[in-house]
Amino acid sequence: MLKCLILTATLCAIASAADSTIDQDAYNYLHQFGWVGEGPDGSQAEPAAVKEAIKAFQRFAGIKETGKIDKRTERMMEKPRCGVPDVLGSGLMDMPIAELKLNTSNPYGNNRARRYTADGTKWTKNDLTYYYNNYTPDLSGVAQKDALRRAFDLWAGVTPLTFTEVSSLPADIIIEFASGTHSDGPWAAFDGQGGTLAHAYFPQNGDAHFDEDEDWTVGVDRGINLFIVAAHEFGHSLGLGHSSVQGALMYPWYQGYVADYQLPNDDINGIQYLYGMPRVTRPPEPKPDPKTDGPANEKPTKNTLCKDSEFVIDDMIRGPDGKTYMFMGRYYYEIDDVGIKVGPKKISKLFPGVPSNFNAVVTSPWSKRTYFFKGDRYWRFYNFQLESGYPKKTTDTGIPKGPNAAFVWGGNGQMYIVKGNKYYNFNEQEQKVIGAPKKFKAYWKGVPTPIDGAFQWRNGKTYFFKGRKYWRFNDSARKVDKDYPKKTKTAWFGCGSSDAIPSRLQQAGAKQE
Ligand code: NFH
Ligand code: ZN
Repeated sequence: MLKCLILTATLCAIASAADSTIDQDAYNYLHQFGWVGEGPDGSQAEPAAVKEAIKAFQRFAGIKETGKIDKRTERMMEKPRCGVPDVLGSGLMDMPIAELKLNTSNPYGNNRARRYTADGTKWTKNDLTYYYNNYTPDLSGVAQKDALRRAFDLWAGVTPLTFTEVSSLPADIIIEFASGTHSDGPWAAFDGQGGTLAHAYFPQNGDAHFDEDEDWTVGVDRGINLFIVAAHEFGHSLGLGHSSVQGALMYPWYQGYVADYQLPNDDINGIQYLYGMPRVTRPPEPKPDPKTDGPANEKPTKNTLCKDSEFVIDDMIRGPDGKTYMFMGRYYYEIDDVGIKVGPKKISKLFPGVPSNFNAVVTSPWSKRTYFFKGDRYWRFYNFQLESGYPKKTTDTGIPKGPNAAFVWGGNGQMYIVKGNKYYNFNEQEQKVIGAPKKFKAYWKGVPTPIDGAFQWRNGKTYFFKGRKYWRFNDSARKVDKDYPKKTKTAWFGCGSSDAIPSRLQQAGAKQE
């Protein structure tokens, strides 16, 4: 049996004793979990290295980066942890969890725990099976199956993945409840009640084991909630490492029971980075409503748009309903596979409370929030409803005044706001711009500045609009695709022969849709 490291209150007393070294218990903790090495004679590493290690640990735990063993840091360390990684996988068996941490080159910046190899990190198929090796006696069979089903559904809801229970092996994900030393061998023994609650293997293994010594519960604020823990483990089963975002499901600390649990954005970004968005099933066409869609009333005026050589797009979005909207002045048009389907209609009918002549708009596919920017204010809608407290001033958010465009890039799921020849990385969780504005040309190679609009279409690709033309961005080559720009009115408005397939469809290919 491996011993659990439990830091006691003695830690607090000695922590600030000397300047150049830190308390040995704290040091041992950082060392054991791989945050810091040792000096040549087995002593503590250089104070500067220790400080960096403490900062990295604090960043990972989501607490203030002081570089000192302060009260908060102690508290995080006092939480008992076992000296085994809680994510298990080939080649990982005795690598501490901290080794799975920060990697500045990953698309999440240095926030998300990196996935440790290029292969074996995600399933190569979307349809997965799971199997129960046994059940916990703490809950009825129906209750635990329901909890685990809901845990799978959290992930299935935001990806193309499906999970099917099978009653005989083989299965992709094998579920097991066990105490102490179990099928994994002594190095991954469970530690009795408290401490480690469960662990799981990365793909292509995926098995999830739950510590039977915990008091597993569902729907109550006591014991350990099986649904939340299972959802965390299945995150590992699917290839996610830990996240340093407090409140994220993949945060390494159990955060208690939450009624009506929703998958946090950080986890959605992570899993969609691996598997992409759900397959689009086109919603059935709404029956025309004679009141608002009366024949004489609001027929699409495609012809005027096709003829008008002066049109300028304000911006485009893939709305919270998955439909593509193009905004021009006070009007919007809905665009389908063939061209303009609806419009022009008043934007204020779709988004009541929207400002007229806004500068840019973007919908986050993760949060279903639509942001309209105008001057030094922004309006945030949830689905099609203005949220309370909006509009807000952009002061203190880092959002530039009067941006040209905004979009969520499919390459990393992050939101970008563009103004002139600069772009800004907007963090939705914090509602703030992260880092300094960067040169647009340096990253969005081949896209002209300033752009009129940009958005991510349902194929996950980002399209930039300027004047009467548009450019498609190639996420892996990190530059505009060849053969661009193309004519917006042909590809998006459906101008020209009515049966011509817009080039965006031909190029994107049916498979990716
Ligand atoms: C866990 N893990 O048991 C805890 N954390 O919070 N105990 C993690 C699972 C939670 C498995 O994949 C283990 O990461 C412990 C300790 C987050 C569902 C932080 C004490 C290790 C209450
Ligand atoms: Zn974990």
